[in-house]
Amino acid sequence: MIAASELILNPDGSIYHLNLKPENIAQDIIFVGDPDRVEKVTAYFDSIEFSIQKREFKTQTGVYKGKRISVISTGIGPDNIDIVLNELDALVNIDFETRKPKEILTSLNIIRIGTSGSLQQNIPVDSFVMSQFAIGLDNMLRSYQINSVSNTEIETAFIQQTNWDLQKGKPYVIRSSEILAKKFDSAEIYKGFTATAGGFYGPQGRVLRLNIQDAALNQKMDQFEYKGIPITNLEMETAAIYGLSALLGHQAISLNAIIANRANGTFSNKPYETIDKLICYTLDKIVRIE
Ligand code: R1P
Repeated sequence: MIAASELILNPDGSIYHLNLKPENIAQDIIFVGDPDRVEKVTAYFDSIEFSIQKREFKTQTGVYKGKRISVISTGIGPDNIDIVLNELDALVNIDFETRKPKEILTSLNIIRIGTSGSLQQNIPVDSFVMSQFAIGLDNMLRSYQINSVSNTEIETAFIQQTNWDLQKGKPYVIRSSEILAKKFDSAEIYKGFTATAGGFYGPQGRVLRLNIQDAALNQKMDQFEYKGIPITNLEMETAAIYGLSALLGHQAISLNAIIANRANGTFSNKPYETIDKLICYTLDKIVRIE
């Protein structure tokens, strides 16, 4: 039995941060970072049955072309992903009456529609990247036993090639769901290797007024390659989503609207239009999941 201090339920029976009850969520779930992006997605739905928001976690569940879908904003960063994924998993895989894991587990389909910065000249602003792999530079996942899902060979190559200082923690590499990668693939979308940072400024090599630990890190990340695969883009959630989904038995894929190109210093002049196109791309593919 999981204690009340570990699995925290609100007085109405909903889970602590997300404020959701098991019946409020669909099996297919879209993650967005920004709470305002939730309605940009559900504006395309035929109907909405449920809406709620607590802190940065806004959820709407409805139907799009006959498919029941939930859209949830995660806010920014891997620490938030720890909350969102553990609470979603609890909603489907823990019996709130007995406070025990269920015998028959449910696997969710999780699709992130995010924004991201490209690290490669040839992946321009306003393009889309589907993350086939993700490398977490943030440490959150290292609180769990991850050997069964992490790729130590790529981790070692990254540590060596970038001369990564292990005082910042050990990067972890996780693959996307191969099932969802097939469903969301097309000639329109770049296949990428996404780096997930635990912050926006120093952790992504941005210098405003503070000196950073390794000023050459972004350049070394641009040049990194493993068996010909470079790191394509940088954001703040994908590796954490892939890691926890793999550990908990859920399928996850991350789709990124490239709104900045860090290699040539450009920023999209139509970011909302690009995100909207990625929303339509995602909805078109999500209805094909059985
Ligand atoms: C930073 O501005 C935020 O934008 C990106 C990063 O991953 C981070 O969450 O994604 P979202 O637009 O999905 O939040």
